[in-house]
Amino acid sequence: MARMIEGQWEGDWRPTDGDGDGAFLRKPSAFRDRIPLERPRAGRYHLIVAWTCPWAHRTLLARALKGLSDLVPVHFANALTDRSWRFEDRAMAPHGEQHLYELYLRADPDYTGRVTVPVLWDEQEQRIVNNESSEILAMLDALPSDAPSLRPADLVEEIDAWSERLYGPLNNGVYRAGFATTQAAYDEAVVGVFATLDRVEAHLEGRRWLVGDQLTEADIRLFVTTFRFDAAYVPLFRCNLRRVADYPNIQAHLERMYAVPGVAETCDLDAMRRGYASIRAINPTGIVPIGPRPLVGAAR
Ligand SMILES: N[C@@H](CCC(=O)N[C@@H](CS)C(=O)NCC(=O)O)C(=O)O
Repeated sequence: MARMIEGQWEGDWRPTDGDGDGAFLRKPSAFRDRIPLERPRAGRYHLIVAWTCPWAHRTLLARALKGLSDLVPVHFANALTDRSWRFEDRAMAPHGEQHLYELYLRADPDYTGRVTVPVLWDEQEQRIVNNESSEILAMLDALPSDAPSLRPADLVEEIDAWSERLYGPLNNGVYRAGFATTQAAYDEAVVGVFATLDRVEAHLEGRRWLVGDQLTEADIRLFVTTFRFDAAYVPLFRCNLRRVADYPNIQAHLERMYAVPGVAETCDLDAMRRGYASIRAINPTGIVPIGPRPLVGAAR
């Protein structure tokens, strides 16, 4: 539960709406509009994200790598509560909101669905343009910028093929393992997680990037999961057959990504670790595990 039905809250926060038979089902995002391709006025579009969230991290990385930080202000929500993401510091919210749902209601007073990050907010029209990270990433990438494209035309097909390979079993697979409420659902998910990591490890042999010889959206999609893996998914989502640190090529890719200018600023390892540990459905005491210590971002 914990979704809005026609603008009203229903239930307390749980990972799913209870219709997955022990398996975690991710719902389609609700707002799916586009922005024009020309350069917008600075401050027209805002991003709302959370350090914990890998889907939000995709959009934060696109904003950083495309040099859009001055154009697109960002707001960080801190904690996931029974009433959606909370802004610890109201000044951080677009209009001093305490919770993200208030922004959803400003966009649609009858909103029905889950209240998620990331959000691309249009300050001029006071509306949510889009809350689907893959579409926000592609929109930010398409804006005029001196930085190289994250989806170069000649690589798009291969990028999309890797996105597909990574999404179900790995990016979302860790959630299906972590939020499973039956052994069978967990077993199925966790096998897919490690089969995919094995496949990526083999593919990265002798390569710097997943597709072609440049950083693309495919690397972003891999990184947002590998960055969280050892610190959060191993201890809290029980994805503990191996660590990313046990995969030399994936670990090298993780470090290569982290060293790209602008990337480290999109990562707050401790905030992320605390965020996952605060999910009571998987960690009732809220205790933050000490390890494993990942090899990047540990100082942040
Ligand atoms: N399809 C969405 C998924 C976003 C999503 O599930 N975000 C999570 C945080 S990692 C969230 O806000 N969950 C709150 C909830 O489900 O109530 C996307 O990729 O943008």
